[in-house]
Amino acid sequence: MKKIALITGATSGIGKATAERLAKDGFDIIITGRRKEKLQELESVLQKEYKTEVLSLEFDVRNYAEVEKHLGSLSERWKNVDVLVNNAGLAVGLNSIQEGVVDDWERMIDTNIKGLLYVTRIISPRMVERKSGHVINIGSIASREVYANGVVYCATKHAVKALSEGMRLDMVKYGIKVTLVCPGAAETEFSLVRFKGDGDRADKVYDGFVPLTADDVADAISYAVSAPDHVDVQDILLMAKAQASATVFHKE
Ligand code: NDP
Ligand code: 8X3
Repeated sequence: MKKIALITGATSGIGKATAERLAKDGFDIIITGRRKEKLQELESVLQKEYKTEVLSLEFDVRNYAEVEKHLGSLSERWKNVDVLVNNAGLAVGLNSIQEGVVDDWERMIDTNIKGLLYVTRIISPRMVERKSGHVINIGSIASREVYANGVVYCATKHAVKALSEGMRLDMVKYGIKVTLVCPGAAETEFSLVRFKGDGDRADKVYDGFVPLTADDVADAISYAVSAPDHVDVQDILLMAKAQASATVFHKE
């Protein structure tokens, strides 16, 4: 039987590209997200293009009861997840701390930190039991640097880095690998979500340089997943050639 990869937030961007890439690499795939039609579209692509067996699960990672309902009772066929990609996440707004929107903060903290924890809490015990598994957490350049007006998003991604290091400490004795993947600017729905549907503002983020694509990030994930059994690629930082730091871009 093929190995199983579970990818959260697979309805667009990095998660979708990763589902396709890991299907191509020979995994059967569990995809999750809130948008049912997008899950159905991807399910059909994975089945047709890669002959992959797919399980689509529609739920909100912020709701522990929903996470437990969908992931806590996976059937015999799907319960042995070999690779968990904790990708679901978002930034909402760009505001100074003194003008911060509390609801935006809650969405980021609940999704990027608590959602990742909820999913990991349900999936990791079976990895520990089997003494085998690989957890990939999607951090960001914002896991390493803090930029003005994005401090809460940066704090959530710093937390993802800390959680990745902690998971590794807790699970190394069970042979479980943990990889933190930190992309710089990648053109996905990320900025559209951050700017609450303002497409012009979102497009401007990627003006004047060639950003990463979701496929570039999926390639890095595939590299970590396909390393030999004795190798744990612990940490990957990948940026567009034109991006030197969180805030320094060479724009033409
Ligand atoms: P997208 O907006 O394209 O994708 C985000 C995915 O997360 C969607 O599939 C969305 O699905 C899912 N998601 C968001 N909130 C929830 C929720 N509450 N419950 C379940 N699923 C949710 O953005 P990206 O692909 O760019 O983002 C993926 C990850 O990469 C995020 O963690 C982001 O922080 C990180 N990242 C992105 C960078 C970039 O520049 N694009 C750079 C560095 C890191 P749905 O809406 O259907 O629920
Ligand atoms: C997303 C990229 O630069 O907005 O994590 O933090 S950035």
